[in-house]
Amino acid sequence: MRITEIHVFAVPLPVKDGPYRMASGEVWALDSTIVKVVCDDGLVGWGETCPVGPTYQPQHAAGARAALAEMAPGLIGADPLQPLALRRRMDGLLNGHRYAKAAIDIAAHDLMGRHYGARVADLLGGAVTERVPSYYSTIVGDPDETARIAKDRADEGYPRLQVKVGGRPVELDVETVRKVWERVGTRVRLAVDGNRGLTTRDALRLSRECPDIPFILEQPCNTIEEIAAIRGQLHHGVYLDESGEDLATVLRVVGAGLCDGFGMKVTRIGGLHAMATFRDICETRSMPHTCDDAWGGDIIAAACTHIGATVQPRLMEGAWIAQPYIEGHLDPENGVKIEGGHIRLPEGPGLGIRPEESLLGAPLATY
Ligand code: 0XW
Ligand code: MG
Repeated sequence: MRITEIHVFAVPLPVKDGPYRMASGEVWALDSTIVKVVCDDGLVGWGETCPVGPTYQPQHAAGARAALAEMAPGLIGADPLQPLALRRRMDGLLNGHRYAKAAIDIAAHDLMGRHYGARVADLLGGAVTERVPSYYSTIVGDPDETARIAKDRADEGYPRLQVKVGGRPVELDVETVRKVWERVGTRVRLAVDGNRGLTTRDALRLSRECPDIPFILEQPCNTIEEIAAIRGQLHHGVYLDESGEDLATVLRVVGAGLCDGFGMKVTRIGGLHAMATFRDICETRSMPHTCDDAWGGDIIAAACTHIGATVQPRLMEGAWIAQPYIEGHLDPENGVKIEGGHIRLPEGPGLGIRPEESLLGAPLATY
């Protein structure tokens, strides 16, 4: 099976009831890049990559498209049924830019599934559940309002909540975390995500002022070095998110004992093939982790759900998808959604979803 055409689309995703606000900035609309990969036997696979704005990570929408333009001509003729060879071929065409390579990797997994008549989750090792746990992420906001939202989401059935902090006086963050805890208690697991925005001083203060609240602290500070410097003084477990840039970094921090788990993004690590390796490294060292992406529509949501379905339940921290913040679906029939805090695993074959092409507009580029 050979790739004969690659089409690249840009799809605007306005944030429903926006903005989505994190310590690293706020976003009102995202710019998703979708790839349609066509093969010589007529099969089509879909991939997507959608950075949550240009400041969350060193990734941005125009960067993804430039990287795809650099690689795509050299991918014509490649075999999508060989994901390892495909990754090596992409690495031979462009250094880095894993988030753009991820779109091709996701499309290749979709194609594999369609070719073999299998779900992507089963290609990735096998689903352990048909109902993948998700988690809800609040935005940096008013403490009482955040606590109200947290309670509503817990009532809805979310097994985990992520409370965003950072980018403002730490007293407000402490108040927010305390109020959320008062409303939800142990009904849900709690993560407090600083999105790189806290100083070590404020991360220490947040942890010291909430020693009785069992949350994990996600990416409190900007660098691994800052987090390593205060880790021994924290009362809470620490997960890395933005700093978990690639598999080499994951190996380094797990080996050195610098974190207790991860928030992981499918596109940041390089796609589903790399994500499965990440999952296995985590399982080897009993590290809990999420299976998310920073943003994206139905294609990314399906990819996160398929890999999320394969994670050992005791280590699964949830698949976050952007669906609650997006109006409608690109696949109106099988669009991926959260119900009762969980996501039904799409039935397949492949990703089990297929965007309605008339909703994508004309391709930006065809190779
Ligand atoms: C909650 N998320 C998965 C969505 C936003 O992109 C931020 C991200 C995170 O955990 O940092
Ligand atoms: Mg995070």
